[in-house]
Amino acid sequence: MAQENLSARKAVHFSSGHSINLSAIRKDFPVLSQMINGHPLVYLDNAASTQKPMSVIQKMQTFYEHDYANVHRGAYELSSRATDEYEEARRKIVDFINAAGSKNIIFTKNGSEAINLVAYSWGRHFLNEGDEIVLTEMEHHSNLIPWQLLAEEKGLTLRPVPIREDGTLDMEVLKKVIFSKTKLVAVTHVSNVLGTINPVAEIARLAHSVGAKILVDGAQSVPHFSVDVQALDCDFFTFSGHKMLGPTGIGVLYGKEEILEEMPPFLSGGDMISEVWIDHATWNELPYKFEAGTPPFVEAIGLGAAIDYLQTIGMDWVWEHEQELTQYALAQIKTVPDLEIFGPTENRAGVISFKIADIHPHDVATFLDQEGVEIRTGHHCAQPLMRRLCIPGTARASFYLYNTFEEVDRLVAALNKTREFFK
Ligand code: C6P
Repeated sequence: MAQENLSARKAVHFSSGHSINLSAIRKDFPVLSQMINGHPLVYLDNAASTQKPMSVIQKMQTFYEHDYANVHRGAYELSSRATDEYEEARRKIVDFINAAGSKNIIFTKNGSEAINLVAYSWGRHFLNEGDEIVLTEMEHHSNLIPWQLLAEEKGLTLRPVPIREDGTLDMEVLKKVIFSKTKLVAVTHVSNVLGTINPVAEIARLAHSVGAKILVDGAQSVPHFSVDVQALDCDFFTFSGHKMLGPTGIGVLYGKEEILEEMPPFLSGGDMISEVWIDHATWNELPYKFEAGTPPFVEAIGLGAAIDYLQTIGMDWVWEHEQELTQYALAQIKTVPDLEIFGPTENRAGVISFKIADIHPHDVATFLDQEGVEIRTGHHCAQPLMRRLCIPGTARASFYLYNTFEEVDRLVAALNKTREFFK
């Protein structure tokens, strides 16, 4: 399909009965309408962090201007307003990922902290020498290092599942390494390098069949498509607000209530207690047992506004748009001479990692920046995966709901120019 047709179709595409116009969406993101190095900005580093719509920026500003006070503390108007807004944000997350209720949702400062919470609280308490953790070769360091540290401390074994040539997880190996000693399967929902979408519902069934728990790193999934944590039957699910139009400083841990109930606190201090004596204490109910000290409540409220925005657009539309962009981009990028794309060709998210001949990825990014095209390069916090691919790093373009087909064309034109320059 010609690119103009696709663009035109996007401009009148409808989701759940309401009209969505891509150029109207872009107007909601003030940062997008600027020039970089003399060219209109093309922002393609959404897997690292996304831009923020005015509704999120304004929500946080209005809250600071009119409603700001600490939460869960004062019996006065401002504090109860702040508390209501904070808890309302939690309820929005409950709805967004179809959790059973607010007790399942713990606010953290990012996805990494959410995984660390599980490692330090659940892992330290429930795992013993000889127990095994199954994870994958495509994990982000955030879903690897906490388990390495725990394995060292407790004498656990880590069982990495390899990827196949096409960048998908080797499910045959995964089935073999999950057995009675497996106590946890820690797996990313979507690879931040390859775009691979892992079959986490099936992996959850395999984990549960031997009595193991499953933690799903949803940093690259929940911003892009509808996630139902109960349908997936995951025990833990983690993600970051800043990758889904929300502010920095806010992340989420979802956990099944019965598991969270049994876990000891992670961080301690104010708000996470029920009663305190000088030599001991009892713990607050869920989710507050895991939210020590003043939480990032303004950021949580900002994330709530981001969820409102995503739900107004509709996650089905977001996913469909990104899928069309990705398929278009894969087809176009392939035409650049000597360019190699990593990851599967089908069933993949809007993350495209590539290399061009032997040009260093940093040089590609620097060249693209001169053209106003912003991409990320490096190991993407996935060094074991880079070792598996026998490369030091990749160049990576990643899309979100505000990206256009014209921007893909700009990327491809800049890549062709790069190839020419370094010939
Ligand atoms: N990936 C990228 O790919 P934090 O930094 O805690 O918000 O998110 C960590 C994280 C965890 N899991 C996956 C799959 C991720 O992709 C990330 C963040 C970024 O550009 C930074 S390396």
